Parts: sequence; structure tokens; C-alpha cells
Amino acid sequence: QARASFAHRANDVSHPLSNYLLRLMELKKSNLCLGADVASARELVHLADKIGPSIVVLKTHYDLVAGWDYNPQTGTGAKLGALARKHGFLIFEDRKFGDIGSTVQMQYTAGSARIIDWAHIVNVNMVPGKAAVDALAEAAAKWRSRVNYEVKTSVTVGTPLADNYEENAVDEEDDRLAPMEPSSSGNYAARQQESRKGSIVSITTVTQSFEPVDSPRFSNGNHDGHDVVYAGIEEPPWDRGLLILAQMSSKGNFMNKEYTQACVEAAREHKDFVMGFISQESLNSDPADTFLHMTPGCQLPPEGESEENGVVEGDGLGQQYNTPSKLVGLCGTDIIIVGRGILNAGDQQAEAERYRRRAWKAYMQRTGR
Ligand code: UP6
Repeated sequence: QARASFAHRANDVSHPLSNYLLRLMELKKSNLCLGADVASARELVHLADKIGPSIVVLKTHYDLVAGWDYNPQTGTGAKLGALARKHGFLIFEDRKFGDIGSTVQMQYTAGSARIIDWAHIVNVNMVPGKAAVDALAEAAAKWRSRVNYEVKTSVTVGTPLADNYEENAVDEEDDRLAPMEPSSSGNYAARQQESRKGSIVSITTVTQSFEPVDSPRFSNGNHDGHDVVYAGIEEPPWDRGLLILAQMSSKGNFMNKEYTQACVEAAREHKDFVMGFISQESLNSDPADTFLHMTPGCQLPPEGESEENGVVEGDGLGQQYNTPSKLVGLCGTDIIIVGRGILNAGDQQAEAERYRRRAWKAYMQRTGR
């Protein structure tokens, strides 16, 4: 399977976002993900626009970004969504959820960040067990049915909430995760309007804040929903995906073979939601496995220096680095995740292109093309 092309694998995957991503990779000739660990939201948005043409995935850690704007219509998530459409990439929030099912559902769908609304992909740390995957899958399924309802009925969801909505919110019935239903008495917007008059119930707060990254309103600043800017690819499907953290790049981590195998089993149980793994090698061992592999801990030696056995010196804080040719060519991973290798370069755009070319070349060689 390591020799199969991304285009070929696109036909085999069951997850719509994996299919989209694999086609995007062929189209942009890129299997590069930028790990955008930058200090401010302003810098993040600027970087996403600048490096967008070279990448297929933008990886965020929203909780290390100062000044993250939570406004669902105009905030940082919305801005990244517009750039994702403009340049053709998916947004991956590297949240590494790692708690009991009920808590991870809330962390995924609620709070100030409402990650599910702007991140196409998230990941889970499987330490608490498989229930976390079940819980995230359930949350995503409910999100999907709500979005599908919105798409079908073209409901325009309203104005920003009143400043005091949180204090007013009543906890009568927590349907944060409930699918949106059409109201028998008038359309949904009207129902919202109605409930806004009184004290705001949670479905209202959720729905008003609900602003998926794929919403037509975010398409390149125009609101007609048909202005895809990246030539040759349609808008991403209205879907959400999960990566399971099955192996880590850090020195001395505790993820042993049995642990990694349990991650593979959890993935096989949720093919409709799990796109693949964060891993250091390909974990597709069964002929039916069609998972994608994204790999952090990747750097190149400085231009002109030779790649000694594919290993580059670590960062002194436990991070270990391998080169794109080792990871993609030998270990069989699909997408390399590069943070400081690109971020610390004098010319970030040129460096991103250097990584893109190297990783793509390794893929071409692996597949014998
Ligand atoms: N990351 C790893 N190793 C893992 C999992 N995730 O480094 O096993 C993430 C880090 C960081 C990025 O959280 O955001 O990948 C790597 O950044 P770097 O390229 O600057 O080392």
C-alpha cells in the first residue's frame, strides 16, 4: 500500500475529508503540514496566508496563541477558514484531547473556542481509553446533522449574542450536542429570534455561535458561497475528522507497541470519523486499512548539508527530528508536520517550498513515480 499513489488511495478511503485531502495533495503536489506554533493570532493569520500555497494542512495550537478572537463570524477561526478556502488546506487543531468522554465532548464543541466549528481535524490522546474516541465521534455526528440541516434549509443564523448572554443562559436542557430540528412553527431563524427575547437557552447560544468554517459566509469574504478561489478543487466537504495520537516524536515517550496497536484498533472501529494517525511510521497493516499518517518531529539539515541517516539534531527539550525522505520514503508516512524548521527560517516561504519539494520527492520515489 505504501506504493499506492495518493490519487489511487483517494478512491479507497471511506472518510470524505480524507478523500478531499488526498486529492488536494495530488493537486498541490504537497504533503506538507505547517505546525503554526506562533505567539499571536495576527501572526498566525498572516502566516496562514503566506504559507498557504505550499501546504495541505495548517496545524494550530489555539491555546498558545495570544489574542485569539473567539467571534464566530469575524474571529480567528473564521479568518483561518477563509484562508483555508482561498489556498486549499485543511485546519487541524492539535488539541490532543485526553480526558473522559463527557469532558472531551465539551472541550470539542463548547467553551470559548468551539473548536468543532472551525477545525476540520482534531486529534485525541488515547490514554483515557477508547471511550474518548466514541465521545468525539458522537459529537461530530451531531455537528454534521446540524450542518446538513443548515445547508438544506439555508437558514441564516443570526446576529452576535448579547454581551451578557452567558449570565442569562439557562441550563434547562442542555442540547448543545443535539441535532438541529426544523421548527413546526415557522423557520429556525424566527424561532431563534423568539427565544432571544426571553432569557437565552443553550440551543440559542450554540446556534448563534455556530459558524462552521465551511460556511458560505466565510468564502473569501463574499457571501454567495460559490467563490472558491483555489483553482481546481471544490470546497471541503462539510465534515469533521479525527487523528489518533498513536506514536510520539519525543524522546522516551511511553507509547509502546501495544499502545499503538490499541490505537489502530480504535481507528478501525470508527472509520467514519477517524482519518488516520499522528505517528512516526505507517500503521496500515491490514489490506483493508486506508488510514492517513501525519508525522511531526521533522526537519531538514541546512541547505547544502548532507542528510546523515535521516536524523537531524533535536531541540534540547526532548523533540527528535527526522528528515522528510526518511519519514515519507522509509517509514511510509504521508504528511510531514514541520514547525520550527520553517518558522525560524529567514525566508519562511522559501523554506516551506524546500520542505514541500523534499517531502513530495520522497513520496514520488516511494511510489515509484
Ligand atoms: N507534536 C510533536 N510530536 C508529537 C506530536 N505532536 O512535535 O509526537 C507537535 C508539537 C508541535 C509540532 O505540539 O506543535 O508537532 C512540532 O513542532 P516543531 O516542528 O517545531 O518541533
